Amino acid sequence: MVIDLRSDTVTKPTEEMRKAAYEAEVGDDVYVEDPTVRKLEEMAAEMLGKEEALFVTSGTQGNQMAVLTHCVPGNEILLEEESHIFYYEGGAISAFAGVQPRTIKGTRGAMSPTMIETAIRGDDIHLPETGLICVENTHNRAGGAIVPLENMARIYDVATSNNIPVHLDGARLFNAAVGLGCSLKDFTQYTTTVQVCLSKGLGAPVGSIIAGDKNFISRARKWRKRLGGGLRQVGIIAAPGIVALSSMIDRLSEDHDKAKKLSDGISMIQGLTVVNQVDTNIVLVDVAKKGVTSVEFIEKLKEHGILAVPFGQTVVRFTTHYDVTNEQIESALNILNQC
Ligand code: TLP
Repeated sequence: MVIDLRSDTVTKPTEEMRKAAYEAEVGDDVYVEDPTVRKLEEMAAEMLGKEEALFVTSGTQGNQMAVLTHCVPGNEILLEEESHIFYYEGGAISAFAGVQPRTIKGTRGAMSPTMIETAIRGDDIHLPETGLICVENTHNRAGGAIVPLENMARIYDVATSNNIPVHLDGARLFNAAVGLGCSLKDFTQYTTTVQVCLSKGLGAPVGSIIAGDKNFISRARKWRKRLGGGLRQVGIIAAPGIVALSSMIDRLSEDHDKAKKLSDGISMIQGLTVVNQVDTNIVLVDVAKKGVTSVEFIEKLKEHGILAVPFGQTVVRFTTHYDVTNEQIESALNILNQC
């Protein structure tokens, strides 16, 4: 039996999701005629406190559409040094939107509002225009850290007083909301647009949502079509997304408990050091004291049936999710103890 802790993306759709997909009422979504997609989008817009929402194929597509819609080529965008948009999206912001990234080093994923203010470009013929500020919550490479609401509020303040939009990569925003015991709107009130993933902790097989005002969504819809993301009877895959939003959010606290249990156990193992404060479902472990690299350690774990991913030269990421049980966490700890 493999214990798959590589990502919360590996979950399989639940029975209820499969049934919803089978029974979904569908239509041609390029004509905005798929009732299941419309239902999902309306539900998401309401939950995120935005005028409209759009169903997109992936988190990466949603983030890229936001950059494409907010910016023009030659703009500069401000984003955290290890943000997913900068680090893991294949240089797409430069390849597609033609924007120049300017990275800001954060603390547990949170960028300093003062550093952002200083980085915003003035009105000078030599300079690029600052077109967008991107924030990420929870912050993946900061180990699922919850970026504080107060930090988001201050960044939004700086942004609005400079007329710059704020896009939130909320691939794991549900984890942040459950972790703080607050609503999604508590975060999204400090954003112009937001992207949330249905296919991570919530367990849907496919899809993300982007949300913003009517004007943004109608322009983003055009970008989605340009990118080949206008889909037809897509209610089939939107239906599991409705199940995800209706019944899979509150249970994320179980994933957080499993991550806590894993990190507490790992802290007791000699040679392994948990390097993040575990706010949500991600545990980062430094294996340097074992005298191996992260890749070597992961290879060894794989031989014992545990899957994880490298997160640097000597850091390994473990992610808990719906399809990993408490018993599996205990077995993983026993195996880690022997590796
Ligand atoms: N993250 C994946 C990998 O791409 C690293 C993972 O396993 O964590 N924003 C954030 C913060 C993400 O963590 C991810 C996926 C995305 C965007 C992209 O979502 P998808 O995979 O749907 O394109």
